Amino acid sequence: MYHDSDSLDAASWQPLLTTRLLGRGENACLLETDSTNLRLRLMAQAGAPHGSLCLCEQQTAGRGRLGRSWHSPAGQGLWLSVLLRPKLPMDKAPLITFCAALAMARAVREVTGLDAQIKWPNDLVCGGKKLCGILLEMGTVSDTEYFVVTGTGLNVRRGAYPPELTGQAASLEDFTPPPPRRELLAAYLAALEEAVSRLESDGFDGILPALRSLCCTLGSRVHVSGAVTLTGTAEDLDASGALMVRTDDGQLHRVLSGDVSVRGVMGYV
Ligand code: BT5
Repeated sequence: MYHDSDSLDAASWQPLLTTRLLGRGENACLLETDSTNLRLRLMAQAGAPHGSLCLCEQQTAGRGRLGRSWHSPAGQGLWLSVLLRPKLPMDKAPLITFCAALAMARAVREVTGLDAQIKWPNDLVCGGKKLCGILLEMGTVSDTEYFVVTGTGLNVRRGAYPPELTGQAASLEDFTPPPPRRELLAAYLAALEEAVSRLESDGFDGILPALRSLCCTLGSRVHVSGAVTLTGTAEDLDASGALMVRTDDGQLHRVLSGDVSVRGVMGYV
């Protein structure tokens, strides 16, 4: 279902851009595609510049992490990927997930006033449920040159997620009249550009205070499963973005994002 006043054509959002480079490269605004991350990877391999993007009304094979899928029905969300060619050593590139989380949290807060928070490491939540998921994928051009495809799936309308995910998923429309997606897009691109440039100039310390203030995982009781399994209190993030969890025996554990699932002991968050 499409909404006439909620177009994602480039002509509808380009006038709202306040960025220097993001959204000003090659833009693919599609009605339907398999996955915006996959499309943008192909564009990157063909030489698309930093800041190029791919978005669509509907994904037929939207991807989550670890081979999981992402529901992306027509007109219901902001299914978006942004191409970055960051000025960062390659081993720091995964930290861009936090820039995307911060930027999307800021965009949602600015445009809707909702209290969107970051669930470490790659979700945005509102009212204890998942509003947005982030999927970062890298590609190498040479030994030192690489690109990052930063994919975000933001649920805007109620139809974004299927009934069986009602217990853990949410959309903006569950809380507020849905705003035009072009406003969310413009606010996100501006915040992403700022966060990435802070990361480039000041390292993780440049985004850590903002991240700490918006990360609802910190201070919570969490259960970590996957490569490690433990239950404890999430105390802080370290300089590499790892979650520091203190178990009840007083030990502090460093949890890396790649291969774990973190759920609140009392629920999803
Ligand atoms: C994520 O994975 O949260 C990353 C999702 C990234 C999606 C964007 S859309 C644009 C770009 N192009 C792509 O192909 N992908 C990116 P993960 O943490 O693995 O969470 C996936 C899990 O979230 C699924 O197994 C479901 O349980 C749940 N899920 C699927 N669709 C959802 C939705 N629309 N809303 C909330 N939860 C959903």
